[in-house]
Amino acid sequence: MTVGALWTATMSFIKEIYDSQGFVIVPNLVSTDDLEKLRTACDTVVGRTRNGHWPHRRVVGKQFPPFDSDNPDSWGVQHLMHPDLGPPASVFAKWYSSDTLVGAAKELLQCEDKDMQMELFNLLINPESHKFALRWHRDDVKGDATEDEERKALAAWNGGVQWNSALYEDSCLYIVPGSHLKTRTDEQRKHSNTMDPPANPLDMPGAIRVTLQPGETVFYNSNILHCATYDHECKRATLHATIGDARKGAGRARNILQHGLTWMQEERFRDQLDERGKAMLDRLLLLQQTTRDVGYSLDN
Ligand SMILES: O=C(O)CCC(=O)C(=O)O
Ligand SMILES: [Fe+2]
Repeated sequence: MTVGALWTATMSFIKEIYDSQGFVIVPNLVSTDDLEKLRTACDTVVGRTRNGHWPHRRVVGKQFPPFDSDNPDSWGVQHLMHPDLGPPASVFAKWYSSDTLVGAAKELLQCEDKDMQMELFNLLINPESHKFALRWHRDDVKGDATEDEERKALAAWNGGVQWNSALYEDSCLYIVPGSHLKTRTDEQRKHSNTMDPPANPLDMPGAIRVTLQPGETVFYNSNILHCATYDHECKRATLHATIGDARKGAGRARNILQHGLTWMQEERFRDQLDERGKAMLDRLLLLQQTTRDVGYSLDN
């Protein structure tokens, strides 16, 4: 078998697992060379976030945006490709539009290059001095949704892929395999229809803990039931990003644009991207433009 044929076989295998289980772990999307460059870039932006010089962060105590609390301890750094981050932003942007990563996203979305839409690119980190946890949730379905609302939301969900790429060993994420296809059982609802973080995430029926080795990536349907626990004593630097299928139009707007991506309209951002990155950006700018024109509401 040639390398090309092996890649194609592996890729169709990941699609099958991703569709049926709602997640798939792929080992080889960060090269050894990139691993070092990305770790160095992360150290810089994490330092800047912790010393208060980067305002776009996810703060301990808050699960979703807006992250407007005064708590200085952070569990995430937002907008890794933002030109105000200087040289690290270019390292992140180069990897985001790399052949291997975009190749996997195209396979999972069954898309071509012309459909790839630039979206979110953030970093998940260990807080410096607090333990923190995210409660069980689906990213785009409310915890108190009725069974009928949940069924409709799961059926409607489509058009993007989300992933975590670990630069250090990472065991923070818990998921319920297959739950992207099913409404919750009564017992699962009890564990996810609450604002409280789980005492033990494995109390959730069907839950497993995901462990990634450095350089491994988990792609997951963001409507799979998931939660996460953060340990301030264990170093975490995990790239957390999404790519969309531009053919889905406004369907992705609420999930993506609530994170505040207007800075992507700046020419100096565009200038730091390669040709594929620029084309992906154009599709996001079009989404911003069309959702603004129709007055799309982001607060529901
Ligand atoms: O920390 C993680 O791996 C999960 C983050 C997450 O679920 C979220 O940001 O909605
Ligand atoms: Fe989530």
